[in-house]
Amino acid sequence: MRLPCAITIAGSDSGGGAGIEADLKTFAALNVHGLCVLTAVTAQNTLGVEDVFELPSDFVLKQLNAVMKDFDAKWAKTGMLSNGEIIKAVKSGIKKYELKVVADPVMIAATGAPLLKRDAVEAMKDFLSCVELVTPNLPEAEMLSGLKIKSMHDMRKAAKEISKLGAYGVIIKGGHMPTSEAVDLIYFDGKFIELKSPRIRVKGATHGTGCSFSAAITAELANGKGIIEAVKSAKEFITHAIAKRLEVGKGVKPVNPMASLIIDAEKGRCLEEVWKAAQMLVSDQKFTELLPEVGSNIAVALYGAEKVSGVVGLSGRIVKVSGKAQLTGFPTLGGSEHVANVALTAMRYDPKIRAAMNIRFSDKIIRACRRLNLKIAEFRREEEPKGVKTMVWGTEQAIRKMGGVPDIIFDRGAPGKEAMVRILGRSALDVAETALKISKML
Ligand code: PXL
Repeated sequence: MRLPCAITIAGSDSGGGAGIEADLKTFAALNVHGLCVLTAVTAQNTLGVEDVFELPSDFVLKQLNAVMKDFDAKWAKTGMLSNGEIIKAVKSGIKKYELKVVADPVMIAATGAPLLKRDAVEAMKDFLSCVELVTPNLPEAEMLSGLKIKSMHDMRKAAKEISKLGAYGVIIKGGHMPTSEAVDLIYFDGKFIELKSPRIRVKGATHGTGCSFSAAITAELANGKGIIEAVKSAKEFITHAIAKRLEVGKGVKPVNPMASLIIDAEKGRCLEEVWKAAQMLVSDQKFTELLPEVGSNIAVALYGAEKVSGVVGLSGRIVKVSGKAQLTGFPTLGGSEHVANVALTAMRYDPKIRAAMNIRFSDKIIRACRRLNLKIAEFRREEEPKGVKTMVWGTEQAIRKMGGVPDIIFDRGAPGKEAMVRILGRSALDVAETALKISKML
């Protein structure tokens, strides 16, 4: 398999969350082969940087020489460059090989440790004359521009000032700004573009965000995208990586560069699974006896889903037509609402249970479930308070009564509300199999 190559010139984080470790994960996730030129080794974990060992600048260059002798790489990113001597050596290497560079002007770790010597800020400014893009966060943008940044207006002024150092494009990351949205400002070709995304509410600091973001831009550029397109794609990538950040260590939480890949793979797998389960149901004549008046839907939540938009369900339903079960829709994200809410609620209590479907209620069906030794719980619509989502509330009631997630949750209906049975399980196929077992017991 042929892959584009890209280089990361950065430091190592022994905690595996930032630096070269984050860069390589990011490159791999975006289908780019990563080459690495190490500048410094940190003895680090999620609680802090315990020590830094800087590599001799001539050895930094030796790594770059070795890499360039063999691989066809046009794009590189820089991260922690640590001191002025390394910065100068890297600059000479970039010029020699005519590399196009995305510079993350790393200065301070999320845990507060300095990653660039104080007297190297001037060298960093000088370095920017040979880069295509520079991606400072707000404190870094303040250092590079010499301006205080308190507003979007200040951000624009700082971006213009930084561009005078020679970088073709400047992206100031607004993550540190106390606004409801995370706004990144791009200054490119003399124009400003604001990239907005909803702020992800997470407790405590996220680690490796800047590394992974600049690596994602570099990977997309190596993949042949234009600068704006690469930045937009990287922004989406990092949003997922923050939302699914890693619960490891006792301190800051590392980003998860695998998040986008996992989400895509999950999507494909869940769409196929719901399709297979629906086919299995409609092709079994016995299943017709389980169909409620409103029809059946079957849904499976993607790993880590929190909303109905993260649950695959049928866009239509399985309904009875001339005495036969017929599928009237196709699997899609957000395809079901009721059954999706059952699956999402169950998953909050037991992450293994991610799928649900609804079937008709009858005492005979409940008796069949009992004979199959399924764990059954009931909720009563008469007890439902105002202003709740019935499926969320009902599922929670049933889970509370059972002291865990049941296999079957049913209610006997209410005026205008058909009585219903819901089957819960690990996967759509698991749930469909249970449905067919129930139908065989009738
Ligand atoms: O996130 C900036 C960064 C870059 N490089 C290394 C780091 C960190 C943050 O901790 O450790 C090696």
